[in-house]
Amino acid sequence: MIDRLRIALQKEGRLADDSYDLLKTCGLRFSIRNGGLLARVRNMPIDLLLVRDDDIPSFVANDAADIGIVGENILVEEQLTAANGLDATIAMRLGFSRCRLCLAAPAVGKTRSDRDLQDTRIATTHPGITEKYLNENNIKAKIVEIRGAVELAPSIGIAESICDLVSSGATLEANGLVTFETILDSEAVLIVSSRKMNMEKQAILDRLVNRIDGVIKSRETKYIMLNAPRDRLDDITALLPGSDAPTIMPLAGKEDLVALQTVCTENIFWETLEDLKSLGARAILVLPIEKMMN
Ligand code: PRT
Ligand code: ZN
Repeated sequence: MIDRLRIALQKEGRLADDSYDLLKTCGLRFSIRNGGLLARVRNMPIDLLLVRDDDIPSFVANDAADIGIVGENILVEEQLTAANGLDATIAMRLGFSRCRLCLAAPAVGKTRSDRDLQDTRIATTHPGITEKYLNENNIKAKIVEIRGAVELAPSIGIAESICDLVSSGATLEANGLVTFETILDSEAVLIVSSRKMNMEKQAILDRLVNRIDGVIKSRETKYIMLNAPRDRLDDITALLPGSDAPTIMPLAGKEDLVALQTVCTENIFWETLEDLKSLGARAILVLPIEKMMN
């Protein structure tokens, strides 16, 4: 029997959909049924273990799964709080579920910076990371660990400030809180343990990692086509990130113009298009790249 690679994923929540999408874009075919703990990938020897995000690092560390996809914040928190250490590390950054773990306090209040935290209470879902930050900055404060709705802690009087995840900032604003320090920048990460896999499993993992790498790179990579005045070519290519060898072709009947095509390794923003236009570039097309393999 072929050994199947087991991947721990968040069952439902902010990581779940993007994790499923990433694997589907990598060519894995599976369906998620309500209530199921295990989903079988139909076209590769891979099983998906669908669990709460907090369990993913320890499942990977304890061999319940070979690899996992989890927020870096959860991985770091588990690394800091696991009683006997945690055999799980980042193999790859995945670029979604980006957020920041921030210290925040009421906009109208005494807490303005981390110096004001001395001898106060901080409510958080991430006690390990918060404690490490306080120790490193020689701040003595009481950590109040809560499971959710951290943003309500100051208004119900259980803490003077909070340490919570922020993405858009809307939750803090709606609760009259402002951030004064970012403790950790986080995104979804692929995690592995140091256990050695057998050759079959390792080969499946290597294939998957190559495909994920291709998906992430192609997301950031664009194919650019434009017409440019011949005498502004150097300035125009200088604006295109990562395009060292563009293809330049003559345009029929236009001596002073050329067609340029190139792959850009970074996202192209509207500002770049406006700058290209002001250098004389015309008919600018930015095309997505579906798959890549180098
Ligand atoms: O049920 P399970 O335990 O699996 O899920 P969960 O409820 O513990 O986690 P979930 O699904 O809410 O979040 C999973 C992961 O998503 C987190 O561990 C982070 O890595 C990542 N992530 C990204 C976020 C956010 N953005 C985020 N904004 N996790 C939580 N939030 C919360 C935050 O705690 C606050 O309540 O959203 C609110 C703030 O959002 P904004 O947009 O108003 O700033
Ligand atoms: Zn959770």
